[in-house]
Amino acid sequence: PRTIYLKDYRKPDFLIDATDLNFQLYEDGARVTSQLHIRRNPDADAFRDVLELDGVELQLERLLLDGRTLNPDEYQLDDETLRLERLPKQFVLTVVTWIKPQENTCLEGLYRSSSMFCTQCEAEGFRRITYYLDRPDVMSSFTTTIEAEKSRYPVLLSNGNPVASGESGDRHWVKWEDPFKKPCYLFALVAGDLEWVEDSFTTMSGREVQLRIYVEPQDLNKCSHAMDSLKRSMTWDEEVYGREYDLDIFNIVAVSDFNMGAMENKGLNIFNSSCVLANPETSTDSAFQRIEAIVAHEYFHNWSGNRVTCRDWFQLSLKEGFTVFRDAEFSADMHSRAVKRIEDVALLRTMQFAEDAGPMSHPVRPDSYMEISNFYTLTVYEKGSEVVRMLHTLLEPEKFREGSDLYFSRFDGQAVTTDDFVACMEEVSGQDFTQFKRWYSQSGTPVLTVTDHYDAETSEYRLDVKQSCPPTPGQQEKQPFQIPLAVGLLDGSGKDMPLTLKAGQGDASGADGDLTRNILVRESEQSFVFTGVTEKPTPSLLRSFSAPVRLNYPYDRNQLTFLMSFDSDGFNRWDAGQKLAVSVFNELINAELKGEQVDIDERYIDAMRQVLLDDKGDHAMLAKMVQVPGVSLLAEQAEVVHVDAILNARQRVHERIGASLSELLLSKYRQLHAQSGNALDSVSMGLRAYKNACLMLLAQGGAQESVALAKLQMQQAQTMTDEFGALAALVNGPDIEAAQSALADFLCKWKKDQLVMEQWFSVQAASERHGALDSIQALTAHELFSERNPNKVRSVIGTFGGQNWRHFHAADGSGYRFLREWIIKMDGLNPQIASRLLTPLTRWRKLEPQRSALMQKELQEIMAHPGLSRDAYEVVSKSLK
Ligand code: BAL
Ligand code: ZN
Repeated sequence: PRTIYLKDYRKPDFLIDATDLNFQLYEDGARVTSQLHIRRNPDADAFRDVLELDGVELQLERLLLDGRTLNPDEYQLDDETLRLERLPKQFVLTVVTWIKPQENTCLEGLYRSSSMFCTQCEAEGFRRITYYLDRPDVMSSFTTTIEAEKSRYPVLLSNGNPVASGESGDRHWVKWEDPFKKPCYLFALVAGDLEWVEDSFTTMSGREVQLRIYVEPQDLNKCSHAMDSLKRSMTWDEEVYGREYDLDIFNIVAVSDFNMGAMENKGLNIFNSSCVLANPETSTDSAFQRIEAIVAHEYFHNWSGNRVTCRDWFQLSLKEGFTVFRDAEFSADMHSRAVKRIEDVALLRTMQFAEDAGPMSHPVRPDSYMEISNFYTLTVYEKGSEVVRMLHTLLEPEKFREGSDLYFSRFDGQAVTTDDFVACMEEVSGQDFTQFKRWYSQSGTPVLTVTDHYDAETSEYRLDVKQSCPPTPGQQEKQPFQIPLAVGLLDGSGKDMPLTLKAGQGDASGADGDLTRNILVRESEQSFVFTGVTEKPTPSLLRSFSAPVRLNYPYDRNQLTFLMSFDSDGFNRWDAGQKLAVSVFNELINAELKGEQVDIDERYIDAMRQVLLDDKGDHAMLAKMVQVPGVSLLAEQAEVVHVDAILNARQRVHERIGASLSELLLSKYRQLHAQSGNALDSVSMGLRAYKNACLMLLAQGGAQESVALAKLQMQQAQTMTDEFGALAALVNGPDIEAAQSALADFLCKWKKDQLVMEQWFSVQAASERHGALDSIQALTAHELFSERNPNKVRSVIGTFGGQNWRHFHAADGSGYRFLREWIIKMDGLNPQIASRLLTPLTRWRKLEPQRSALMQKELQEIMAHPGLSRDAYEVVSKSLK
């Protein structure tokens, strides 16, 4: 496959001012007639009179230029391109294609899901519908007419507003007009027998917007949460960013078979049903929160993505990084800011750091790709959001808002770059972000190594900061980053000390006397001196995770327990607990590797005890504080991953928590259970999260009492959070028979609900006890499993590879072999999903030698497979390099 480079970007030679589409939908295929109003681009870099339209798996039926049918010798056609030369300056091209949505298993372009037709065009799906300039910098006005059998497809939807409709015989049609120019990746169409819930929103300028969520009839009772979330998002975007919705209607459709979480098509968002449908009986609190965030994310794209879009796909983070930042701030405003930050950072540290240290490491703005679908990554999304967050920190909220206002007004209706975004932030703030922009161009996770020195005589406290960044593919040498490092200093009683930075010793945001300052690290080595420090402080570093870096400071365990109790920064209180736990784990793992026996440091158990005794703290936060670091985090932080040693250490820690804290966990559980109820507010959700965390710790610690408690909780549950929390505790607890019977009961009760069954599949696929390979194979043979449904494949195969460390990494390589077989099978059906399933195998170099060799062998086998997709080829070839 060909590699595409950012440095080769050229403006398009032609523009498409208007796109008129006509879809005739049938049971055996669809006819698409498009009329493209095309003209030469007056701003083309070096105009070439060759029009190359993208098209994949299309049957071209007719091609007309200004109404005249072209003969086959007047154009060139290959598997991916339709080429025309010697064209007028301006013309109308009519293209008629026949496509087969029924046979489309890759779920890009137009396809069938259940009994409906739907589309997914980002990034390059539109070329599977008709020949087109399928690139985001070609923006066009669209009208779309959909014609289909009325009884099967009473609902016909596309972008914009419906402007006409009609019927003839058993068929009907609706014409849609989108008043906003857009790139074709934002095109959408849905046809089906759907029902809907409706609401309305009055915008800040008093316009009434009709809101609808379309679903299959059985899901009508699962729409209210998404609708409420949508209205909250619309209000928030007006209040925080001054952004108002711009069409008269906003539609959401829930689709069962979907590669992504959701898609922000203009005026017609299409959602993976798991990311929009919820009610308390069938959905956990985490699902409620995830849905709220995704609804917000897609809605926010209306400005950050649709009104202002990306010039090319290298700029993907322009819309994704910014929009993730926007949705994270929205969630932080709706719930607990510290907890939201903890969740986001935990994801970044386990998954994005691993990506950035692996063979697919790439900058937030990649330089090259073979298949753009492979770059919808944690780096582009989550690290991209961290980069925007740092700009927000450097500018502070008011200036950042000025910058975003400038960005939206200057580039409205245009396709632009991350440089354009940063330039707006520079312009309003007067800051120079030349160095900062390395965050977009350099890959890898920077490492900050901090040491300190206190001088009692001068009352000066000095932080010596070194930064470095490990080599990543294609980037051996890195230039220093500009890093805002948020610092607080705690005195002996745990109080924040006012901070005064010594003149001439580097920059920092804020003012002298502030309790947290963002010192600006710019050099590879730099010192910062604080004056008036009356006693030797305990530093609280990287507060709220002010930059996406690894921080090394030689904390001793007493300092960490001190920070856990006293740090005024909620995130750092949690993080001190994480650091303490990780250091205890590393001690156990290293001892085991040397064949030595060490005791579990009592300070860790004591710190857990203190958390459990805390009666005042926020429950959602305490639930995070009692969690034991997962295997993925421990593996990510290890130089070489020794799976058995990590798993054994975790088992020992769990057993020890069981032995030392089960009384306390039991009483905490009972206390929280009595309070938690079934309301959907943040406080109740926090109580349930904490309660279920206690139950899980009891189960993992082997406490027999956990079995009876979990059974009872399952029987009496009024929310899926309680029901599923209990099931998970049984599945991970000491009584295998109780777990099997709970799984059977759960199946019997919920087998008609696809989304609930996805949870049922994944709790088993992740389980050390119940997820041995033969059980996983049985799950893939289950009547409710379907290889055509991405959610099911992710629930079983994805969860097994990503979370089931014991059985996926079975020493005989059987887990790896199983995954390889599934990757090859899925590659023939849905390459995007196959490519995602590859992720755990790409980490082969970090595993200890025997496992590493077995994983490498599977990758080589995949590589040798004939007809491998571009998606899989890119990941496998880069992994083996
Ligand atoms: N644009 C793809 C889905 C999303 O990030 O919203
Ligand atoms: Zn997005």
